[in-house]
Amino acid sequence: MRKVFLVTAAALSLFLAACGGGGGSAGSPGTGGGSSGGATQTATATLQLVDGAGAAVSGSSLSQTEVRQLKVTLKNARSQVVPYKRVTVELDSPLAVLTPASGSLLTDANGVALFTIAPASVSSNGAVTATATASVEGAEATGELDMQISPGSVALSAITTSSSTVQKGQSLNVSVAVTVNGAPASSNSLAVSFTSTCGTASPGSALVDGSGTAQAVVQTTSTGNCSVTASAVNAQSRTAAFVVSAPPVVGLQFVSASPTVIYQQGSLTPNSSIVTFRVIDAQDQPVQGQTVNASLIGGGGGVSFCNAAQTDVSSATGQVTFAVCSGTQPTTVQVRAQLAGTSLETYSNLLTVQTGLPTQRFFDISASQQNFYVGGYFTDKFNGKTVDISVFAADRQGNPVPNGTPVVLVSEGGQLNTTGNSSCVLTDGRCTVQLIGQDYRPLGSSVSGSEKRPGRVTVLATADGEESFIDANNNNRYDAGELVEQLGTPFMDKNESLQFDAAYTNLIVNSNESEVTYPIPASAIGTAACPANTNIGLSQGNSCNSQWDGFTKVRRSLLVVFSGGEIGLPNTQSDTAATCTHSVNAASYDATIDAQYRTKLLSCSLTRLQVRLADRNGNPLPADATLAVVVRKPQGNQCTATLSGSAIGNATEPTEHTVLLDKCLGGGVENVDLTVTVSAGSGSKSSTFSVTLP
Ligand SMILES: [Ca+2]
Ligand SMILES: [Ca+2]
Ligand SMILES: [Ca+2]
Ligand SMILES: [Ca+2]
Repeated sequence: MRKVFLVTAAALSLFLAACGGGGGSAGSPGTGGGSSGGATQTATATLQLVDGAGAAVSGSSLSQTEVRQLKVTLKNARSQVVPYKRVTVELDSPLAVLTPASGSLLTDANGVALFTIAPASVSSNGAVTATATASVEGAEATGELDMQISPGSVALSAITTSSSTVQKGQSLNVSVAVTVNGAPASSNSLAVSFTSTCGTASPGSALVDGSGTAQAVVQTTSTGNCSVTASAVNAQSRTAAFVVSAPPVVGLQFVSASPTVIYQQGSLTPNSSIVTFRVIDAQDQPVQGQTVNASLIGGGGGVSFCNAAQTDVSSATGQVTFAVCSGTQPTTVQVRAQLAGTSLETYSNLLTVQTGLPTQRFFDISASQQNFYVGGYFTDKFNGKTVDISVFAADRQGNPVPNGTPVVLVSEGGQLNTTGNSSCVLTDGRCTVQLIGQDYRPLGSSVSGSEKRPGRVTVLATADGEESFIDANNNNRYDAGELVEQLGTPFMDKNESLQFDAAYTNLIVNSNESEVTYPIPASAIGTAACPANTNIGLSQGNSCNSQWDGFTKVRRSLLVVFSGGEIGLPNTQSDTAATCTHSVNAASYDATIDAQYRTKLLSCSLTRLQVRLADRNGNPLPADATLAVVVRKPQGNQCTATLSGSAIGNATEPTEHTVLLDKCLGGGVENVDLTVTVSAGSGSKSSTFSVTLP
C-alpha cells in the first residue's frame, strides 16, 4: 500500500507540473530514499551518516570520540550519479561543526561528496538537521538528514609534575591525561585550566594535544607545601603536590650611597649619607630577614656611623641601610657589609667627606670692565650702563665648591643688581651679578695717604670659608703647627688706604663717610696683627688670631672706576713737551687731583708722540671708548699719524697711548687730534685732545 502511495504522489506532482505549464522545473524536493520506484523523474541529494571507513552508522548519532562523515550522493532525474557537481550542506544548529567549514564540496566521480561532521564540543547536547543542496540540470536537488548529539563524558587522570621538589624561582612542568567517553580526547577538542598555590601556571588554559594530554609550566614564586590543580568543564579536577624550598642566600650587593659626597661637620650640609646593600638569592631575588653587620674601612677625622647600631635586618626588598656621618675633617671612607655568621661580604663605593668650603687662596673676583661710563663729581655723568662682577670659589684642592653656596657682595657705589640680599649663588664654582652705574658716586677721601679721587668704587665679596694653610704633611687637613694665612674681620676699604677707617670725611665737600666691617664667627676673631704679606687690605687691623679657622669668611675686593665721558684737558701747557703745544683748559682739573693722574702730553717729536689720557676726576676713560687720531694740516702736507690701539681698554688708572708720525715737517702747522668717543644710550659723545707739532 505505502509503495503505491509514493508512486501515486510522484505521478501527481508530475501531472501538476505539466498542467501548470510553468517554467519546466521538476519542483518538488527529493527525499532520502526518493530514488526508489521506477517512475521517479526528479534529481536527488541523498544524505547518509558513515564512519571513518565509510560504513553506515545506524541511529544517525554523532560521536564525541570517533570520526563521522556526512555522505551526500547526487543523482539526476534519470537516477544517474552526477559527478563533479558542487554540493552545499548547511546545519541548522551550532551544536555540530562541519569540515570543510565552508560547507561546500564537489562530488567525486561517483557523485559522492564527503563532509566530516563532529559535535562542536564535548558538552554539545541535542539534535541537528543537515540540508544538502545542489543544482542539477537546471533544477534544485535537496536532501535532509537529522542527527542526534550526546554530550561526552570528560575525565582527567594521571596528573604528573616533572619534579616533586624545586627551589623558589625554579619552574616545573605539569601534565594531565584527558579522556572523552573513555577514549583519549582528540587534539584541541577541549581546554584544561591549571592553577598553583605557589606560583603561576602558563598557559593558564591549555588545549589538549595530539596525544590526549594537556600541559603547562608552573613558575614558583613562594615557598612551602604547594600544589597544582588541573580542571576541565564537567570533569572532576585533579591535584598534584610538590614542595618549594627557599633558595640559599648567595650574595650581598652594594646598591647606593646617597649622596656620595658629604661635608664635614660645621661646614655645609649634607653631613650624612645613606649606604644601602641588598641580600639576594641564587635567582637574584631579595631575601628578607637576614642580619647584616657593617663596619667602616678607612675614614678618620671623626667619620662614623650615625647610629650606634651597626647591624640591620633585610627588609622585604632584601635591603639593609646604614647611615654614615661626617666628622670634622675631610676624608674618604667605605662601608663593609657582612652577612652575619658567614664570610659573605661586600663593600660600598668610596664615600667622600669634603670641606665643601671656599678657601681664601681660591676665592677671586673680577669685572667684565673695570672702568665704565658713569662719571661723577668733576665729570659728566651717565646712568644705566652695567658691568658684570663675577666671583669664583674653589675648595683647598681647587675643586668647585657645591652649587648653591651663597656669596654676599656689597658695593661702595652704584647698584648691585641682585635678587635677594645683595648676593649671588655659586653654580659650577662661579656666580655673577651686575653693577649698574648710578648714584651713589663716591667722592675722594680726606684721610691722609688714602685715595683723593672721586668715582672709584670698591666692591667686596664674602662667603663662608676657611683660612688657607700650608699642608706640610699633605694629608689635606690642618694639623697643629702648619702655617696659616690669618684672616681677621673683613671690611670695605672705600678709600683704598688698605686700612679700616671707621669714620672720615669726603674731600672738598666734607660730608661724612665710614667704612664698614662684616661679622665673622667670634672664635675666629683675635687681637693679633694680621699678616703684612697676604690678603692686604682685607682684614681690619689687629683682628687676627693665631689658630687655623676652618669656618670664617673668605673675602676679596675689587675696584671699579666710574669713568667720565670726556677727556680732561691739561690746565696748562706741559713742560715735558715744551717744543709742542696742546689744547688746555685752566678750569679742567681741581687742585686735589694729583698731577700724575691728569691728561698729559708725555713726549712729542715729529715722528712720535705719547699722551696720558684721563677724565677730570683723574681716572681712566671708559674701557669701551674708542680712540682715533687725525692730522689737521695745510693742503699738500703729507704728515700722517697712526695709533697703537683703537680703544681705551680695561684700566683703573689713566691710560697711555703712542702716536706714530710720518712725513711730518713741523713749522707749527700740523695738528694731531686724539678723539675719544663714548657711547651713551642711543648716541655718543666725543672729546678731543689736540697737539700742535713744533
Ligand atoms: Ca696637614
Ligand atoms: Ca672709593
Ligand atoms: Ca680705608
Ligand atoms: Ca685664624
